[in-house]
Formats: sequence, C-alpha cells, structure tokens
Amino acid sequence: MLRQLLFLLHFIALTLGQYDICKSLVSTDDGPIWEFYACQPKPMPMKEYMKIKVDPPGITCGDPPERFCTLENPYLCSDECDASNPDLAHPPQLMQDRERSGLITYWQTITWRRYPEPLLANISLSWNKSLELTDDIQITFEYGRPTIMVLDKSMDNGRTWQPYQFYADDCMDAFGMPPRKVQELTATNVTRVICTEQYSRWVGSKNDKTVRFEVRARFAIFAGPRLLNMDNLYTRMESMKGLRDFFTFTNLRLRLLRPALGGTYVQRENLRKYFYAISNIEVPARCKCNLHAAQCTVREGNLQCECEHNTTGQDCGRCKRSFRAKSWRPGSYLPMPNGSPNTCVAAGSTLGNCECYGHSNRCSYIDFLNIVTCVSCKHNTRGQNCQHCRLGYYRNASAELDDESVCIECNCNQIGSIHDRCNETGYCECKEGSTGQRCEDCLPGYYWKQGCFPNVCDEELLLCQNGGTCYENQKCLCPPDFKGVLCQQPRCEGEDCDDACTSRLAATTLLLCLLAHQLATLTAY
Ligand SMILES: *[C@@H]1O[C@H](CO)[C@@H](O)[C@H](O)[C@H]1NC(C)=O
Ligand SMILES: *[C@@H]1O[C@H](CO)[C@@H](O)[C@H](O)[C@H]1NC(C)=O
Ligand SMILES: *[C@@H]1O[C@H](CO)[C@@H](O)[C@H](O)[C@H]1NC(C)=O
Ligand SMILES: *[C@@H]1O[C@H](CO)[C@@H](O)[C@H](O)[C@H]1NC(C)=O
Ligand SMILES: *[C@@H]1O[C@H](CO)[C@@H](O)[C@H](O)[C@H]1NC(C)=O
Ligand SMILES: *[C@@H]1O[C@H](CO)[C@@H](O)[C@H](O)[C@H]1NC(C)=O
Ligand SMILES: [Ca+2]
Repeated sequence: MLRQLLFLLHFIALTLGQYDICKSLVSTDDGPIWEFYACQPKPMPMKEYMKIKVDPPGITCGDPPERFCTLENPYLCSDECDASNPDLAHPPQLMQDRERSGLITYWQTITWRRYPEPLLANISLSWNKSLELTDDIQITFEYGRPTIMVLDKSMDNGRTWQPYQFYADDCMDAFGMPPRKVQELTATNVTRVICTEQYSRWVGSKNDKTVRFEVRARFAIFAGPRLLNMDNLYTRMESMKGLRDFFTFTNLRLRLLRPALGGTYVQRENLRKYFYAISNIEVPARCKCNLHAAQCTVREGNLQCECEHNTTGQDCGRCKRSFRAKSWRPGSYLPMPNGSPNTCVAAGSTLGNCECYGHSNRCSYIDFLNIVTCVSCKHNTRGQNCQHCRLGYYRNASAELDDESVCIECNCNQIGSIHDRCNETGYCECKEGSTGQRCEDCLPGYYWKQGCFPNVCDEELLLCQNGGTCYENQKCLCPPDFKGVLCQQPRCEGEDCDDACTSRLAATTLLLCLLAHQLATLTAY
C-alpha cells in the first residue's frame, strides 16, 4: 500500500514536474526577459466532462418496469428497475456520477428477454475536444463483464471511427483474432489493435468488475515498469510515427455485443439474469494543446486550451492573427527537459529580415540578386515575401496578408473565358458574347452552347417567319413548305417540287410530315 502510494506520488511529481509551465521571467544583464517552454495541461478525470449517448433508444431498463435476477442467484429475482421511481431507476448519467461513499449507482439495460436475438447496446462518449490518454480507461461492470465487446475511438468528433481494442472470452470465435495481452507488445507494435481475453472471462461478478484499456502498460514499454523514465516515452512521442495519435481521441464508443453469461451457455428458461450494468467509466486524460498550453478550462460548456505562445484555437492549432510570420508548429518535447515552444512570431518582426506572412517557413539567399526570398510560398501565394497571389488567384479583400485564405481562386469558366487569370477584384477576361465574374453567362443576344453564340432567332428582332418557331435561340423550326434560317424561303418554287410533303394531301398526313420534319431537324442538330 505504502509502496503504491509512494509510486503514485512519484508519478504525480513526474507528470507535474515536466512541461507544466509555458513561460517564466528570467533575469539577465539587460533586465528580466520571458523564456518560453513546451507545456501541457495536467491530466484530468475526463468522465466529468463527457457527454453520454446510449443506443438503441429504449435499451435502458425500467420503461416498463422490469424485474431481474443475478447470475450468482438466478432464483432470487426480487430486484426491480423502474424508470419512473428515482430509487429504482438506472439512467445513463449514473456511469459518470460521483458516488457518495458506499452507494454504488449504475446504468442498467433491459434483460435479454428477446433471446436468441442478440442483446446489443452502444455507449458513445464525446468531449468535442482532442484529448490524450494519460492512464488506463476503466469501465466498471456491476453484475459481470460482457463476454463480447469492442472499444472504438474517433479523432474527428465522431465522423470516422476505428476499433481501439477488442474484448471477448474467445477472441478467435468472436472476432477471428488470436488472443493477445498488452504485455506481449513491444516498441515495434505498441500501437497494434489487439483482441484480449483478460477482461471477459467469468470470475464471478464481484471478483473483478473492471474492463481496462491499458495505457500504463503501453507507456511502460518505453518508460519502464514504474514509468520512471518518462523522458524516453516523450522522446518516442516525437520520433515514432503514430505513437501520439494512438493515445489521442475526441470520442469513445463501447459496443456491447454479448452480456456476461456466468461461465456457461445461455439458459433460456431464465433470461432475466442477462443484461449490462455499468457503474463507472474512468477516462484519465489531458487536453491536447499541441504543447502550447498548461491549462485547459471549460468555456461555454466545452473544454478549451488556454493557449500561450501566441497560438489560438481549441487545441492551440493555429497562430494568432498577426503572429503568422512563420507557419504554425506544435511544441516539441525535445530537447529535454523543457522542450521547444515553437512560438508563433509576430508578422512584421524582422526574423532574418525575411517576412513571409506565415505562408512559408523557409527563406533562401539569392546570391546574384543579393536578396533574401521566401521559398515555397503556400496558400496560393507567391513573391519574395509571399505577398502576392499566384496566377489564377486574386486577393481576398477581407483577409489580412497573413491569413491562410488571403488568395481566392479565380475559377474562370474554361469555355467562356480567355484564360484562367482574373483581375484584382476577381473578374475573369471573357470571350466575345460571354459575361459574369467568371464568364459563365452570356450577354443579351447570345445563347449558351459550349460557349456563347449570337442568337439565330428570338422573340423580338430575329423573328422566325411563315409560322416557324424559334428553338432556344438557335434555329427556326420551319413548317414543311418553308426553309431558310428564318423560314423566309418557300420550299416549292416552280416545277421541281418533288417533296412529298408539299403535295396537297390530307391534313393528317400533312401534320405527320410536319412532325417528321421537325424531328429530323432536331436530331440533325
Ligand atoms: C452501434 O454502432 C455501430 C457503428 O455505428 C452500428 O453499426 C450499430 O448498429 C450500433 N448498434 C446499436 C445497437 O445501436
Ligand atoms: C465544439 O467546440 C467548438 C469550439 O469550442 C464550438 O464552437 C462548437 O459549438 C462545439 N460543438 C458542440 C456540439 O458543442
Ligand atoms: C509484437 O512484437 C513481438 C516481437 O517484437 C511479438 O513477440 C509479439 O507477438 C507482437 N505482438 C503482436 C500483437 O503482434
Ligand atoms: C505574444 O505576443 C505578445 C504581444 O506582442 C508578446 O508580449 C508576447 O511576448 C508574445 N509571446 C510569445 C510567446 O511570443
Ligand atoms: C476571405 O477572408 C475572410 C477572412 O479570413 C474569410 O472569412 C473568407 O472565407 C475569405 N473568402 C474566401 C472566398 O475564401
Ligand atoms: C475588374 O474587372 C471588372 C469587370 O471588367 C471591373 O468592373 C473592375 O473595375 C476591375 N477591377 C480592377 C481593379 O481593375
Ligand atoms: Ca456511478
């Protein structure tokens, strides 16, 4: 016990001792100046900030009220769940409440009365904030741990999900995966997603209630069994691709796929002893602030990093306005022990005499011109200081020069415009007949067909004659007896009238001929 306590104290001392301040005033010969360091917030019990959603609707017990039994004593079914009675209700928030001593409170589902249909439940936990795990996730199941479940995570507020760990009493049978223990992982495969049987086997519902996602054991691969060598872990975080991301999440999801069975097969004659019940979900983590904040606070109901180093955003993931002389970078744990703050630099400050307005972080000296120029300007900028927009882009009047959206694409219509460049207000240069900012429209008197063409006919000046009709300004559809662009010419003149349609025939035949003729003109066009 004492050893554990000492160990805990040591661990706390370590995590507090390192990267816990972002800046400090140091005295120099020229007076006091600020020194800046990489910094991160302390771990917090994130269960206090999580939003819980349980699926499907109606999975929570008590509506209608229901009696249930326990696996240990299946013939004593005196317990009742009743959603309308506060003393007998088991709503989802009891998974995150602070329990007063001795009183265990828990969320509980309906029983498996629909067997053999599976008893499925999803528990989605969201924070609307990137977090980094600092210790094991612990889920406490009253009345036995599920025999099959999956822990998923999302890093983009629930848009995409990936499995984090599989849990089953028989991994091969449930998921077709060989059973693994986290202790078998090594530095090369620490981020492997495994299936474990350690937390699903029946040991009695009182003996072991917890299901873990082991963070500490994964840290121990680098930091040693007692996590004394956190420097090594932090060094790996910087160098090993995917290691930091492995511990990062914005949402977690528990997919409960089969409840505890008491170590035997499902007994159909008493299905009231099968259900899920969770009393607590512990998620020890810190806000991900990209090593630019030492505090994380709740603002308007959301966790938010208190950004330093002139960064901003929920995760300090951007430079503040007018501090974009260099591109944003996360802080670094290296070099030990204080890391690199990688602070944002004020635009206008003469860093190496080359201002790139945050569109480049590389300058190069051009010998024969004797100038320093920005290299590989981003965000569609160009120029010695990345102060111009690339061809095909124009300046966003409402954006500062150091804004990422300072250059807007001209987007000139390929057919209507002469080239894909535009003037300073975003107007493209149009071919004859086309108009609009992007030359996507036609001037009056022109029609659009893979470009703008002058009207052949219209309703005012270029009228089709002799009963012809104007087809989309492109051509006159003439009655059979007339031809010409505006149907101005009679078809039969003199003797050589061999067009069948021109002979004096019955009115119906004439109509058919007219239709056929129109069809022919339409398809020919
Ligand atoms: C749980 O979530 C998964 C993934 O979105 C979904 O396929 C499944 O239908 C959900 N199960 C329940 C019971 O809502
Ligand atoms: C998530 O957090 C961001 C930033 O704090 C906020 O703008 C947004 O409204 C939040 N979304 C929800 C659903 O709370
Ligand atoms: C991880 O790698 C070690 C050897 O480096 C191997 O023994 C172990 O089985 C691997 N674990 C998994 C889950 O692949
Ligand atoms: C951020 O900007 C303020 C105001 O210019 C300045 O006083 C402060 O030192 C800057 N901090 C850093 C880390 O550069
Ligand atoms: C122009 O800049 C403003 C300010 O940054 C931005 O909100 C807006 O989206 C930009 N416009 C375009 C078309 O990118
Ligand atoms: C850009 O072109 C449009 C349309 O030709 C014109 O109205 C506008 O004044 C031009 N802007 C500049 C800055 O030349
Ligand atoms: Ca509880």
